Amino acid sequence: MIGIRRAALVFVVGLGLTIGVAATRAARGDGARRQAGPADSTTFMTVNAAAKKVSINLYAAYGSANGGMNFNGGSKGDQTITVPLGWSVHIAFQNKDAIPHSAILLPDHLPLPAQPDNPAIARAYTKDVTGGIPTDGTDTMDFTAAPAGNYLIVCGVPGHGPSGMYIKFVVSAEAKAPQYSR
Ligand SMILES: [Cu+2]
Repeated sequence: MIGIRRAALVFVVGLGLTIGVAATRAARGDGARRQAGPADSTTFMTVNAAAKKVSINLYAAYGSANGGMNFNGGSKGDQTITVPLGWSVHIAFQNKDAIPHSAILLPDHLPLPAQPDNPAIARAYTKDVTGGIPTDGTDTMDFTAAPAGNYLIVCGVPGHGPSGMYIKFVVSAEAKAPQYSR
């Protein structure tokens, strides 16, 4: 008798949690956004906590979101990468599009310049920022996440940033671990 009641209780609590999580996801719109992205965010980030190092795969035109003008499927700031202050950041960029793209870290200020020049953090840009890296081309950037602040990873090819080809990048003095939210 007790066993049955306990099983019933577990079922009811479990059902409640499931409904609660589903309702929260629906409210946040996660369901639609997850379906839109071909892979989960963990695909794009590897963390080495002991070394305080984060490695990020940054794909230009990952799927067709925003007409291909996206990084890892994110555009117009709808993805956010957060890195603790002082951590080492390694970004491996690859262009999956038929047209050239690049990446450069800029302050989180809109409107974006049509053609960016200097990165907000030293070395936080790919080669050929303006001309772009061709189809399947790759480059890496390595920099230290400092100073704390709000930034954007923007495509530096003229017009692409203002067209929405940017995601958010936060250097946080409070964060204990990197996070990739989308
Ligand atoms: Cu671009």
